[in-house]
Amino acid sequence: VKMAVNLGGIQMKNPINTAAGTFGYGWQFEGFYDVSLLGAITMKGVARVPWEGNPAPRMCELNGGMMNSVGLANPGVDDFIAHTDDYMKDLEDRGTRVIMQMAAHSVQEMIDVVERLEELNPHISAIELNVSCPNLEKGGRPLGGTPEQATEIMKAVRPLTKLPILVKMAPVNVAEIGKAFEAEGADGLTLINSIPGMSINVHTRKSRLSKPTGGLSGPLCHNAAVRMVWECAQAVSIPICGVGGVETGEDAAEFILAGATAVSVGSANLYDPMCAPRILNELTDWAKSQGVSDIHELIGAVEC
Ligand code: RRO
Repeated sequence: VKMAVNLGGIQMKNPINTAAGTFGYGWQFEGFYDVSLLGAITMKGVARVPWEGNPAPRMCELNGGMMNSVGLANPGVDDFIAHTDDYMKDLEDRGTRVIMQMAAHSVQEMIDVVERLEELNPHISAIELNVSCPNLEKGGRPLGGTPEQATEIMKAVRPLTKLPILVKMAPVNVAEIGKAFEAEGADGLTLINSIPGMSINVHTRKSRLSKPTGGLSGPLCHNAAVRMVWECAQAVSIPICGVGGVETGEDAAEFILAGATAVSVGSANLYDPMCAPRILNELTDWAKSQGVSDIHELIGAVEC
């Protein structure tokens, strides 16, 4: 089965990639398997300046998943590229596409970080704009949570780079907001980011995280994510990368059938660091079992 896909200008040898924030900067996983088996990796989000993130505890396990309030701990774009550009070039040379996620507290910060990225000109295939972190603002309101904000962000950032732009979307109103990003020139959409959540230890009456709230991820999100990918795929023509609770090839296959061109493995990297190549093998076996010669025959092929 031909597994190569094109995610908005990103030529991937197969649809499986890793979700930002769950795979470090890629090289941390080379000790577990050959990362170049994957179609792409997405780098943990990087901002214009370093941030420490929120105090610990900022991750906890829950029934069927987990929650985080990391708060975008990151070394800043300059330091990141100084230390990671050689690895990114190596991975690109090995045929695995590098998607660099950019994050910001405001539209102006997003402009600043993308401008700096263009100056530094690293070895990457695309950028992913994170407009959906649930942990940056009080109440978890994301930067790109309305169609108007989507339009404002893309109008500001699109002229700054010729690289393909993916947008990491919040689990909110994805059809309408996806259309707004598409109208202003986004090349693809990645959905969903974690779902705003809260978990309370009833014995201590405290939140399980140092911040009261966080973002839910893992299998408990999977079918909400499949539904949102399906709704968004009905509304837009640009490709979608599905993300949310993928642990098996069948989970990935659900996203493909719902209309995703690519699929990200997220939280599962944290509790099973060997899982991504297994998921790829299982997805390939499933595609074979469907009697197709090309994975494209299965994209959006759910029978409704
Ligand atoms: O760092 C985080 O707290 C974080 C980010 Br930026 C994000 O986009 N999604 C998430 O679950 N956590």
